Amino acid sequence: MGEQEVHKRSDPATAWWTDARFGMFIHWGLYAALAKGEWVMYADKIPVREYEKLAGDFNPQQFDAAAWVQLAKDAGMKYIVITAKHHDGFAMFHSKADPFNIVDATPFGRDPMKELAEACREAGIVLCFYYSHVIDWHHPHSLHKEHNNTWDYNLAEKHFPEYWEGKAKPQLKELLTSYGPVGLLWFDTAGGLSEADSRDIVAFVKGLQPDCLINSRVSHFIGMGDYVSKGDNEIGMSGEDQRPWETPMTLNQSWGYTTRDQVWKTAEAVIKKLVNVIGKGGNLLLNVGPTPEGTIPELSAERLREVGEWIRRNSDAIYGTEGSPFPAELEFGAVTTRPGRVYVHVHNDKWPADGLVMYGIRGEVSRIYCLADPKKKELAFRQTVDEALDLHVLKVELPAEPADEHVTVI
Ligand code: JFZ
Repeated sequence: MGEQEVHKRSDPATAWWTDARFGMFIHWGLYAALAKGEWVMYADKIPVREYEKLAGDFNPQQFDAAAWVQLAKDAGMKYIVITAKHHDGFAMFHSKADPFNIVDATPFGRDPMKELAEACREAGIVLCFYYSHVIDWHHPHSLHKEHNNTWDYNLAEKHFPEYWEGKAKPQLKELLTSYGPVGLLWFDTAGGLSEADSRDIVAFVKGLQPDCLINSRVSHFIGMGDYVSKGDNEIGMSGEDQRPWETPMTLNQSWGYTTRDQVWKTAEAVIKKLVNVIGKGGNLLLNVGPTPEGTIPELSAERLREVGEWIRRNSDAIYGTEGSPFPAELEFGAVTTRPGRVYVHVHNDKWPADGLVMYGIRGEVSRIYCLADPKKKELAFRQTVDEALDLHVLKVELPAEPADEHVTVI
């Protein structure tokens, strides 16, 4: 690309993650048993003693770590972020710091995090943990700015350090010392956490695993964490923050398993979202909410496999790429790059049959073809330059029909 050459983000600490582009988010916990999402304990003000009874019946016999990891691979995802503990306070791993965990409190008696860690290691997928570090509706001393268990506990009697030193940090230590290298810790909803405690947790994590990345939701103080987690489905604009960023997204409209929400995004919608996000330099973290039996709902799995098939045809345009260097957004799709290559992701429903026009490519283009075309048949093109106006125009003749499904990469 000559003068237009784009330089790789230089931070080696985050390189594995920015290269990966696409990850699987998994919201799985006791709440799956009630099939009303992961906030059910709070929404229905379920007393701790009642909620604990769910553990007595929780027995996800169909859980198969290798199958979940295989699905992530089939989907083209390079890492998994799973809820080791969500806001309900239930540890989905064997915790010596708190008996309210899947090994000690359920008939299941297995540690799914351990099984996932092994399956990920074998498959070359990076395992990462979500940990709700501030909200914990089970613990009497967890204290959040607004979302507390006030039906069991009296706010005035809370001593946050008892939770922080007694549960949160010991459990994080367990996660960082018993499951091999952890790619990143996904913290969430830090409302009310002091700056000192925020810094404390970052130092604590880095002290145990210096290479473990931390997302921005570790703190409400601006600039903390190695990368920025945007709001749900929100797409960040490159340049607004120096740090890399991700868009967390649901496939339906819920994180945890629910039978009430049946509004599913199509594979086509996911592919368009993915190219839009990576074209702006971000990562997509796409969620599934497994059932209480331990399976990933088939409506999710079939969409993920279809996305993965598209990714396999277009992997060169995805992994290890940079976002678009062009200042203007393209109305027909997105752009990713790597040194010497420009990938134009054209939405098929906006296919410019009378030709693709790109402005601002200064270097001499040697050849153009559709990535999905196995013969890599070259497309005719013309480059013109108006030196006075500094106007560089590339016009490409496209085939009448798109070469791929949903989005065609040129
Ligand atoms: C949080 C959790 O409360 C929720 O249960 C889920 O785990 C989700 C991934 O994260 O919810 C949020 C937090 C922040 C935003 C949106 C949902 N946000 O900043 O837009």
